[in-house]
Amino acid sequence: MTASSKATKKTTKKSSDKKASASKTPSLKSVSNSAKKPTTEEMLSLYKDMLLIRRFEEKAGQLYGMGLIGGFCHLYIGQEAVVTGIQSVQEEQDTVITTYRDHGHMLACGMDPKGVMAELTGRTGGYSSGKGGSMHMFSREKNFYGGHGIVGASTAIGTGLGFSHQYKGDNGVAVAYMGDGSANQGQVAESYNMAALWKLPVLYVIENNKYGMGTSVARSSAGELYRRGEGYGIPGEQVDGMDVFAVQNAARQALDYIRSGNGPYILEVLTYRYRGHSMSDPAKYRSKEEVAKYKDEQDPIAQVKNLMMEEGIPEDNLKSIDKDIKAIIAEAAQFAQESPEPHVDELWTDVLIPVAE
Ligand SMILES: Cc1ncc(C[n+]2csc(CCOP(=O)(O)OP(=O)(O)O)c2C)c(N)n1
Ligand SMILES: [Mg+2]
Repeated sequence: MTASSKATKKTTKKSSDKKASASKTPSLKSVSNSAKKPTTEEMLSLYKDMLLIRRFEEKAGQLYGMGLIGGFCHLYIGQEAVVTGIQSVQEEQDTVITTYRDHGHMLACGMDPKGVMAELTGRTGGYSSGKGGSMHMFSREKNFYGGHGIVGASTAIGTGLGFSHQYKGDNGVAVAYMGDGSANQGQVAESYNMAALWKLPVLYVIENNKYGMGTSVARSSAGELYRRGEGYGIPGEQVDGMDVFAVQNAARQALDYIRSGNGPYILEVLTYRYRGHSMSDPAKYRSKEEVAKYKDEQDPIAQVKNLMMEEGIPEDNLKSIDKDIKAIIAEAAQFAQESPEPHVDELWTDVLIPVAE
């Protein structure tokens, strides 16, 4: 089934439909009612954005293999439709925060691939001047608030970003990403409670890629993650994260709901990471067949590519887009290798913020 035909049928499950929550959570119109056929421009734009992330991550994997990237490196390959679909329907003032699996989110926010790659190689041209690495990059200009290695932290800090939007009255929404493993953290429950109580504008996105390190969701999590907010009156929804149009539609409605002053919303996006947890994980806890099935049958980029070819866009045009994107990434990789390493005098700078006397 192609992405667009899936986008026009109901691809989501909602906790607000459930009897248990019917009295507390407002009902939302179903995604299928508002799904419209994407235009060629929309398809091309999403295709480019997803491909940029894919090619960036492939190159990061190569540089890691060559010993040019040190420390941890968590690739986003396979999950591209999640952040691409959501970011495509955000507004300028919205803020984003995520976990350590963060390169895709930075690129989706519009951060420069050169600065992200140079941070991975620990160079001064990186977003944290080469002192943060893969998990610690930020851009206030692009409203990207990290990059956090502590599981669950992005949810709590994301709740604070939501408070900031409410306090400033800028009509912005904080989009706070977490993994399926993070969803079991205590601070996530505390965040849900506070956000519901104060009606904070936060979109909680659970990227359920089926595993938290080597532990499957089935072995670690009771119940459905998108229903975890029911006790607080937070509506939740589950959406196919390999289908960028389904993600886009669900996010559009969720953001409308939040921006109208209704408080937080939980979007559980079902996705899959093709690589191991980090570069050092051979991923022996899952079968090759399982991985191949996702790659061959549900790849988010191939789905959009097939759809565009069905719509009559020549394959050569798509190949030339890929070539252009590979050139951008090659340039970023070169910059990341040529940019100097931080001087030893920088070891103690940027550690504490100077307090004004
Ligand atoms: C508070 C805390 N506990 C444990 C860890 C170790 N740890 C790092 S990643 C991870 C798994 C998280 O999995 P998930 O939330 O599903 O995200 P994914 O890696 O799948 O994107 C764990 C347990 C940590 N970083 N922080
Ligand atoms: Mg996970």
